[in-house]
Amino acid sequence: MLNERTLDAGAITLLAERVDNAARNRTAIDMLTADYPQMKLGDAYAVQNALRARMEARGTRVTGLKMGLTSRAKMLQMGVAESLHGFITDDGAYADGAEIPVARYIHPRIEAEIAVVMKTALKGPNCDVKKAAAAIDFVLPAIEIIDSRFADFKFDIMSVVADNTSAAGYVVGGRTRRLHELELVTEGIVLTRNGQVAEVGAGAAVLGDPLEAVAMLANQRAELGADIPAGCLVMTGGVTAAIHVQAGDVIVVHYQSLGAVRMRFV
Ligand code: OOG
Ligand code: MG
Repeated sequence: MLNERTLDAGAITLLAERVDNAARNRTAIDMLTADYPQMKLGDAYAVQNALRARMEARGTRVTGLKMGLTSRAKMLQMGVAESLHGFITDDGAYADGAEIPVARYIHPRIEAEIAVVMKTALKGPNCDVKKAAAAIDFVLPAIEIIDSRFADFKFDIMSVVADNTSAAGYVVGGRTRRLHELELVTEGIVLTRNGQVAEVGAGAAVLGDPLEAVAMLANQRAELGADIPAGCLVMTGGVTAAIHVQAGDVIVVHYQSLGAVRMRFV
């Protein structure tokens, strides 16, 4: 249950401040469950919401939504076997080919993802691939930058949800496609770092079909009383395991029919 809660408003505020400060000071903190072992998923999403309100209050704009831990590779890498969601913001949005300072982050990693933009709102519960497809305007390739605010990038599900699913930035690029112009399930993806192949995958890695992630997002949001609004950019989750990056790294992700997305860390 995404709306089960045990913490009072004071604790929610305090925890949102804790993850926010960790991100702003680039200082890793302990998992939130160390102090609040009774925390439930509803508390974690309440902290994420409070974090969002703090960011919006200082002028940051939410630019989209993201699913996380939607592939087996990611679940195995992080030791959390449940898909979850968060939001992405304008202060983490970079243009294709951008230079991205690693000093902004604690221990950044990147992930190759398939993103979609909604034509109409999608409202759960009971969303499925078919309903998701009907609500999507177009597909585009993306790279997400993640940066857990927790020490050693180690977390449990409550902590990572509260920490806005490690969201830290993103780049979209390549070319946009309508759904009927490609086969998302078999869309091949090759992730390279400094010209070397680091990870390979295909859309099917994401819950069997990246549109399942869109449907799941709508259903999870419905439990929290929200939808996916029209026009929303949705990241469907890392196709492969995330890779570490450091200054000097050039990342290029090649998509079978969506072109390529690039970034350079400095
Ligand atoms: C949590 C966020 C996961 C994805 O695409 O799977 C995520 C993490 O691994 O730090 O964004
Ligand atoms: Mg991701």
